[in-house]
Order: sequence, then structure tokens, then C-alpha cells
Amino acid sequence: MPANLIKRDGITALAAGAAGLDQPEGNPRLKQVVNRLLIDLMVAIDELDISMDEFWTGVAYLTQAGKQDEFGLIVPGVVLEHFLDLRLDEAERRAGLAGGTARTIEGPLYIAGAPLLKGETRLDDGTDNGEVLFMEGQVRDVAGNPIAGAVVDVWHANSMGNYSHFDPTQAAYNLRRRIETDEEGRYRFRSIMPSGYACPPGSQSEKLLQAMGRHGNRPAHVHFFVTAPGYRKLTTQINIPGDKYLHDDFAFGTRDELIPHVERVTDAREIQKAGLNKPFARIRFDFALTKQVAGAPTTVVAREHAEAA
Ligand code: MBD
Ligand code: FE
Repeated sequence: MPANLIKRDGITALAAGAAGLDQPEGNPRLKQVVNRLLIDLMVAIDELDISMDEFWTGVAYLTQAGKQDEFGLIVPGVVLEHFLDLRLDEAERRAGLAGGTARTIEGPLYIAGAPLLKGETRLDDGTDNGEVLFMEGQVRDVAGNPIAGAVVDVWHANSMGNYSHFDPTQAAYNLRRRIETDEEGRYRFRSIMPSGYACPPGSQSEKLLQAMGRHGNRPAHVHFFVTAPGYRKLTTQINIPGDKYLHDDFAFGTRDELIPHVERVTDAREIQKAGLNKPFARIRFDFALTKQVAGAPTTVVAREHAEAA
């Protein structure tokens, strides 16, 4: 078929009717968004001459993606979750908010309600023989003052790149904890070094990426929500340097400010002091939170989160 078969006026009229713009009832914001997305979609179909087969292949793809609960994976994979971060960054810049730790995407694998501990804890249950990792630091305000009583909600994959809850072989909340900072704003945890995540083989996400000549791998990373009363919630991650995918993340989550140095501790006394009998890794990373201010867009995202049973 040729392209550009339908006049713009015709498309606009169809979208307006489908979005209920001529109806007094309904949610005005929803109507506005649906109307706009329908116009953009119909224009794309007409300009690109998207065939019936292509269209219904797309519908079947999305149907299957929904059945397999993969939209949370496809959204970062097609850069949209990172794009939302870039918009929030710019909105904050315009609101005069600066100096906080860089944000990056939450991803689809957070589980709410992890055990809450004070000061320091251990994240792994001892069943993973990966490299031992100690991570510690301070939560501060942008002037450098420590924030006591902040909560560092941390989650990461095991040495196979799998997350508890989504991986039925792991115990509930393995590699997931909430740590309340001490009087000096400090947090500290022992865990094991994560490996990078890969989209499940045969998944809808992987199929789409492969069809675009891309891969579905993330570099090794550790996720954080950092919260404190009176401060803006921070959603971020650190990436482990040296990973093959460090600057080739399928989810576009890597940021230069979020790649800490990983110290390999081999000194016998240090190893003994840590209660270990082999070398381990140590990361020091501080978080800076900006103050809650009126009029700035919120960083608290209403997003569906599972909770472990
Ligand atoms: C992950 O672990 C992740 O963090 C993101 C953003 C997407 C898929 C898997
Ligand atoms: Fe992740």
C-alpha cells in the first residue's frame, strides 16, 4: 500500500471520538493522553505504511509480553525508564535542586518490605560462594552533614545474576535489606559480589532486543532507595567497574558518577579482622540527599511492587 493515505484532519477526528473528547464524562487527563497517543500511532501507521500483518504481530507481541509480566523489563530496554530520569533531572535543575547523588532507574525487580536493621547487616544467607563484598558509607545532606535515621533500602542479584523472589531457588529477601543509618549517618553491609542480569532466554524482551540487533545484558549493579524525613527520596544504583557491559547496559542505567572504586583487600590482618579466610572486595560510597522543597516534582513514584509472602 502507499503511505500517507489519510488526511491529518481525518486522523484527528477519529482520535477525538475514540478518546471521548466529545463526551462530558470521564477523566480529562486520561482522555488527553489517549487522544494524543492515538494520533501519534495513527500517523505512524500511515506514514510508515504499517501493514495489517505488522500491526497484528505487534498486538500479539504485547499480549504475550503482558501474560509474561514483562512490561517492567521492556520499558527500560527501550530506554523509556532512563528517559523519565532525564526529565526528572532537568525538572530538578530548573527548580534549583543540585548536589544530590545522581539518580538512575529502579528497574522491575524491587520487592517491598525487606527486613529493617540498624547500622549494619548481612544481605546474603551464606549459600552463594561469590566474592565477599563489604559496602559502607554515609548518608549526608548536600552540605556534607550526616543524616542519622536515613533508610538505605538495598537489593541486588546473586553471583548468577538472579534476584530473590523472581528466582525460586533463593530464600525470601535474600540480598535485600533496609538499613537505618547510625548517629553518624553511616550504613554498612556484608554481601556477595553480584553478577550482571540478563533478560531470560526466550522472553519477549530478549526477542525484541535480538530483532533489533541488541543484547539483553546489564552490568553488575546494586540498587538503592535512600530515604530520610525532610529529604527527597533517591532511587539509584552503583555499577561494578570492570564488567564487560559497564558502558553497554541494555537498560541505559549506567552513570559515570555511580561507578565506585572496588578495593580488593588481600592483607592478612584485614582479612582476619573481617572474620574471613580469603581476600574480599570493599566499596565505599556516600549518598547525598537534597532537601524536600515545595513546588519541586516528587521523586516518590507510585509503582506496583510485590512483597514477599
Ligand atoms: C534489572 O536487574 C534491572 O536493574 C533493570 C533495570 C532491568 C532488568 C533487570
Ligand atoms: Fe537490577
